[in-house]
Amino acid sequence: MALFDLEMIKATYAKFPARVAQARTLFNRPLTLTEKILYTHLWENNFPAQPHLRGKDYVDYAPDRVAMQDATAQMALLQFMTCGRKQVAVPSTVHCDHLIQAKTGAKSDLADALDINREVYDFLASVSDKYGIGFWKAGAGIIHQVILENYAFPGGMMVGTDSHTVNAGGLGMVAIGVGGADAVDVMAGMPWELLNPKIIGVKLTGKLSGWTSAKDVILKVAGILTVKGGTGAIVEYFGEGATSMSCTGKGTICNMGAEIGATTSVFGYDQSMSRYLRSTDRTQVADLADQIAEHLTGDPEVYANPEQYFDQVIEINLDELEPHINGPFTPDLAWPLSKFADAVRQNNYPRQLEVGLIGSCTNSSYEDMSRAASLAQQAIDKKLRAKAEFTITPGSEQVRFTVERDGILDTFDKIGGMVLANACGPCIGQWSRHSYDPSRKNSIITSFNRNFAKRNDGNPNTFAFVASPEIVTAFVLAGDLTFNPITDTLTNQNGEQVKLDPPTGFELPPKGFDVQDAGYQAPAEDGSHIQVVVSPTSKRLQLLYPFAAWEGTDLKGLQLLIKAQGKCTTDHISMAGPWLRFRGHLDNISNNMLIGAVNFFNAQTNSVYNPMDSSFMAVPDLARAYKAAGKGSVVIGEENYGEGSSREHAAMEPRHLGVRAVIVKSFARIHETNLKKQGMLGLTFANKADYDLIRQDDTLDILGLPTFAPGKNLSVVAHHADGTSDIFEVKHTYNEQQIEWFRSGGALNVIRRGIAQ
Ligand code: MIC
Ligand code: SF4
Repeated sequence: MALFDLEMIKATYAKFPARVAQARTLFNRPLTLTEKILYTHLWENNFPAQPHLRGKDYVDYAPDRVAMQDATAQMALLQFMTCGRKQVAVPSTVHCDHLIQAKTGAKSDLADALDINREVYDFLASVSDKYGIGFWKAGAGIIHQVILENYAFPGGMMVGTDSHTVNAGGLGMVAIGVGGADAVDVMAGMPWELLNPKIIGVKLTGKLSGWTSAKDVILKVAGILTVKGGTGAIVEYFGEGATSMSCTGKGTICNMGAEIGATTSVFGYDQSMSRYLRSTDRTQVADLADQIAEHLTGDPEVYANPEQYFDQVIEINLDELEPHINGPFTPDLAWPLSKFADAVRQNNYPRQLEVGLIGSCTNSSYEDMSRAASLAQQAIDKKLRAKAEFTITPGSEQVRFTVERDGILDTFDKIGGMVLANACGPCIGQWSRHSYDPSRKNSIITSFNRNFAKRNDGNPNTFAFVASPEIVTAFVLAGDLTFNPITDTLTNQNGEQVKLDPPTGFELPPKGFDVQDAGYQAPAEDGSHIQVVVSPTSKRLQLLYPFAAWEGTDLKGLQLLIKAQGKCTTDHISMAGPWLRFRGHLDNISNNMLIGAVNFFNAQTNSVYNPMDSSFMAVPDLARAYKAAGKGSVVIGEENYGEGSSREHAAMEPRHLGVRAVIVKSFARIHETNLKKQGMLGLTFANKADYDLIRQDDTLDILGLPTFAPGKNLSVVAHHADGTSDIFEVKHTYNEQQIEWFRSGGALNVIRRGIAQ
């Protein structure tokens, strides 16, 4: 652990007890863990005037550190470079994980990636070197796993440019996924604001056993809360079921908490975290945490009477919890294992399993790998063969090296498993899936976290399900989604009926972790001489220009660009997979803008009406045509618009192509903030039914902007082609500061002004 980090942890722990005491006096009641961490990290001891107003006001914080992955770091750092600072203000790291394509196996895939992405890796390495940012090379591992192994610490606060930053909640940290512009605030040493969250308590009773694992807790919670249910809330887990579970299992639960829209999830400090810190070479951190252990968890009174202190309480008995399988197409469609076979038959999900994929940032701990390997070993012993393809993505080089040393990879190999690079790979569509016909409906199952249509392999006919690594491995052996490993038998190579025993594994490697080259590169002590070069002819990197400030008037005569229907996630707005290569080039990546969104008027994707010549065009083309004609445009959407990723490209692309406002029934948190940061208008229908008023050839006026103020609705006039019009109100959640971002044309313009002064 770098000195920068250790000093920071000491400084945070030094103020922790005093801040907790202050908050307790102010509230005059026991505190949740969430409150303790939040109040410790308030910007300059800035206690909010009305601390009880959860879910209402924005509060400024000073997070301890920043993490960025390569696909979002490019935009984050392109923005940071323009803000005028010499070094980052807090420990920050970049992780090269998203840009490696899974094709033929770890070695060759990594070699290809180093070649194909050289320009981007060189850029990230030199910016990191210059500004004092730690750099984790391609092959080192997936950001969230590397953070858990090296940097997360109980009671800390972190922001990361990836929605699954929340993974670090497994080590007791309030870790929040943000867009790059938010990361720039923190790296620039400015206050970072967050909507004061509600707090959902999840009480875990009983103990995990048999086939059930930590993943099933979050699969179950996703079924209860749905993809929207955690919006604006931090989820705090507690109870005997929490303390008896491994630290990495807690990480899995927090990781997939992104799928319920939660701001983040967190567990209190306990022995499992201490064990994990010590086994990952951070005895010093564990010792420091032990000294203030009572503050690093919720007060006992809170956990004894959770209904009094949480906004909502969910109780799950782990003794009764079944393994779950969620999907297809959405992570909250939760099926208990005992009901899944019927669900497959009744809904005509393709029953034959083609590929099972384990690993990823969600489920690649030593425990996960050893439990899945125990099933693979049973297959060998009981003469079973894998009936589906099987891939394994280790989360980090440290885990990979250790599981290789312990023979686990060898066991997977024996049942035909293919080990992929320590990277995102198929989880983010970086998967050159072979031998399949894209027009045929087919099923895959992963131990990842998201399963939106087309996400893994770009194919809308792929039905993707999500489960624990153990269940995925069992299904790979059966090749059939109607298999229930708890009750059913399989026919082995001798024609005998055999049953799988429940998986077993190790929380931590009995012989300790080991690694030869973890893949870390420390930054220069003084980076002022380092030049960061971006070629003006590059297809992959482009320096940013400041967006124009607001013109000071109402916005009139805006054109409807698209009225999106149904689910519109960031994967629909700015697809990943092949487009990841343009993440550092705003103009080029803008060619994917909203190409996955379904047009309400013709139920097609990437086909929208151009009233200028009555043709149908691709969405980015129409936006460019409006822009060329000097016209602004508007995007209309439905519920939880922008769900999923933290990628700010989903906000910057529309900004770049002249979209002025996004008006929807509701937003996902990170995306709404990203729109605000880029100086756009993110508005919601005051009356959701007004969505129905919007017609294909409308022009829209947004009124009330000269008196734009917090809590005050704006109004929209929709002018229809037949000469009639409708007027309706739209709500917003902008505070004074955010209105200033809008007026200035983006938050970065405000930061630049501040640093220049
Ligand atoms: C994802 O899981 O969707 C990603 C790819 O990790 C994203 C970040 C990105 O779009 O680069 C995320 O979750 O934020
Ligand atoms: Fe990578 Fe998938 Fe994790 Fe996102 S969810 S960080 S794409 S492994």
